[in-house]
Amino acid sequence: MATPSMEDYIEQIYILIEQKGYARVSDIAESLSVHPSSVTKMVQKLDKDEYLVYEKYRGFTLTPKGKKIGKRLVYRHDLLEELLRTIGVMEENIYNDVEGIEHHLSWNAIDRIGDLVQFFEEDESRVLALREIQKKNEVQE
Ligand SMILES: [Mn+2]
Repeated sequence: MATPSMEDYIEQIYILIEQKGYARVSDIAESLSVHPSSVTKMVQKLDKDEYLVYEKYRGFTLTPKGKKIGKRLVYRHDLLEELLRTIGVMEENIYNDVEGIEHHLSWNAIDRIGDLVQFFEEDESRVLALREIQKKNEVQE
C-alpha cells in the first residue's frame, strides 16, 4: 500500500507525464513544493516498490502498477473537487481542502461519493434544492 506521501508523488508524476510526456525531479519538486533531495529519496523508494523505473537521461516512467494507481489517484482528486464544487465550497478553498482529505478516505467512501456527485449531475433541480437550503442557512447565520 502506498502511504499518503507516496500517493502525492505518484499522483503528481502521473499528471506530469500526462501533460508533458515526462517527469523530472525539478518539476516534481516544484509542483509539490519540496526540496529536490526529498524527491530523489522518494523516487528511489517508488522505484524499489515498482511504481516507477528510473531511466538515465529520460527521467522516470511509471510501471503498469504505477500508472494504474496514478490514474485512480487523479480520478479521486478530481471527484473530490467536483463534490466540493457541487456542494458550494468557495473556489479558493477547493484545491487545498481536497489535498487535505484525499488520502484519508476509503475507496468504498470514494465510490459512494461518486454516487452522490452523479445524483447531483443527473438532475439540476437537486443542485438548486441544495442552493435553496444554503440560502436559508445563510439568512439564519
Ligand atoms: Mn491531490
